[in-house]
Order: sequence, then C-alpha cells, then structure tokens
Amino acid sequence: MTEEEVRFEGIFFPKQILSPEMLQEVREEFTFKEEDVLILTFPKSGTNWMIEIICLILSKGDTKWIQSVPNWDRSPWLESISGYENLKNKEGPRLISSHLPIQLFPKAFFKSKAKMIYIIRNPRDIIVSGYFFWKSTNLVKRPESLEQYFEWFIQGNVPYGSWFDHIRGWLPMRDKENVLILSYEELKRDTRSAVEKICQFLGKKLEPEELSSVVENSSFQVMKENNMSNFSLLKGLHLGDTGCLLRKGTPGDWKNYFTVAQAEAFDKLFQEKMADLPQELFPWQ
Ligand code: PPS
Repeated sequence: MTEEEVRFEGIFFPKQILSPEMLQEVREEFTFKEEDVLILTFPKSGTNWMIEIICLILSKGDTKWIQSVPNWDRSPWLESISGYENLKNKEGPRLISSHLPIQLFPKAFFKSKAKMIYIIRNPRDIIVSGYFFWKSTNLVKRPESLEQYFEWFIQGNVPYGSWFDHIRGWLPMRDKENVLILSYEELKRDTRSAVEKICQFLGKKLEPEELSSVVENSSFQVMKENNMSNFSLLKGLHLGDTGCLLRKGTPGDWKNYFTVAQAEAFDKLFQEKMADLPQELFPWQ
C-alpha cells in the first residue's frame, strides 16, 4: 500500500475523499428512501453520463439544473466524505452515485425499494479510460504506463478492486424489480431507446421534445463543454492539466492501445472468469 491509498477489506480506494471508518459506517448505517435513485458502476463505466441523463429526465429536459450545479452535488457520491454528509442531510428523494462493490454496499439497500441503475462497460475500454484518468489525479498511486495499469487491473489492484468481482457481485441483482442493468455500449448505440427504457424504469413520462432534449444535452459534446459536468472544476484540486473526464467516449478505443499479446491475454482471462454467465450481458463481445 502506498500513502496515496486507503485499503478496506482488501480493496483499495482513492485517498483524500474517504476513510475506512466512514466506509464501515456507510455499510452499517446508511438508509434509503423508496424514491431514491442510485447509479452504480465500476469506475469509468459511464457513471457521469448516467447522472446527466437522469438529471435531465427528472427536469423534463430542462437544462437549468445541469448547467448550474456540479454533478457531484446533483448526485452525491455515497463513498466520499462530503457526498455522504450531503446525502445524510438531504431532504426528499435523492440521486446517489456509487462505485462500491456489493459486499461493501449499505445493507439497508437489500430490503429497500430504492431504484438502482447498474452500468456495465467493456472492461478493455475501462482499462484505457482508467489509465488516462488515474494517471492525471492525485487520488491514487499513478500508473507509469498502460502496460503497468493493465497488469494492476487484471490483478484487481486498481481503485474499487477487481472488475470481475464487481460485476459478478452485482449481476445477480438483475432479476430484482428495482434494479436495471444497462450497458454503456447500448446507451451509445441507441441513446434515445435507452433513455426511454430508463424513463419507463423510473416511472417518468416525457413528451417527445423533452426526450429529445435529454438525448441532446447528455451527448458527449454538450457534456464536454459543460463545466458543471466535465470535472474542469476539479483541475488543480484532484485533476492535473491533462486530466479530463470526457476523454473520447468511444466504444472499442482499447483497440488503439492494446498489444496483440494483451488482447489475447485479456480474452483468455475473460473466458476463465465470465464464461458461465449469460453472454448477452456483455454486448461488446
Ligand atoms: S468515473 O470517474 O469513474 O466516475 O468515470 P465515468 O463517468 O464512470 O466514466 C467516464 C467515461 O465515460 C465517458 N462518457 C461518455 N461517453 C459517451 N457519451 C457521454 N455523454 C459520456 N460522458 C462520459 C467518458 O468519456 C469516459 O470514457 P473514455 O473512454 O475515457 O472517454
């Protein structure tokens, strides 16, 4: 462990924004309201895209909220000291973001009717996205090369632990009425249909022009230019000059970075770890 990490139950987390004591408290004591909506992901799976979409749905396509309040205040992070305090004191229905693996998630969720959207993304793209992001932050030990980060990732030695364990932990929740699993790839392929699916899940009815505004204003380009959504407010605090949240937004970008040997090694590992799960859950294959 380096001084830039916090370790809790074998998993390491970004420093500065949380502590093992609060992770323990979050799991044991945090409670939900039936109207809460949760966005759950392994890091770099499209969390902030989903935050934007849901904020726009809740605003019926009106952009005032997304243009005036930073995304971490619209949908606070459960496992950050400031987000946790914010959530505990918030009245009314809450939008909540989290990257926690299932075994560390608040126990109260499993008896609650709060709705959860879990986003899954091609782990190869998560590796590339994570490499560029984490190497530009001061929250974790910075990877020196993609090769090094690839090794850390397949060992599960990256923030929030093993992607394989995260997915295997949460996927069994997919049959629950209050859980919706969506892939980054299907969101990208047909955003409008995916937004309709989300509206249906949340019980929100939008007019066609409101729906169009959700799709348009949560697009990569619009989000990249919105300082309330693109993490530019974190520059100098947690992000270096080269760091950005909206880097490329393209499925399959891993092909521009993986060597043939890495691609083969990853295919083999994926087979070993995930072959017993329904393969339609992984629409990038
Ligand atoms: S974080 O830091 O873990 O919360 O990051 P997260 O938001 O989960 O994931 C960041 C990646 O999501 C991409 N992104 C988008 N793609 C397409 N359209 C939109 N609107 C969008 N918003 C965010 C973002 O670009 C990161 O992926 P990469 O591959 O690095 O570009």
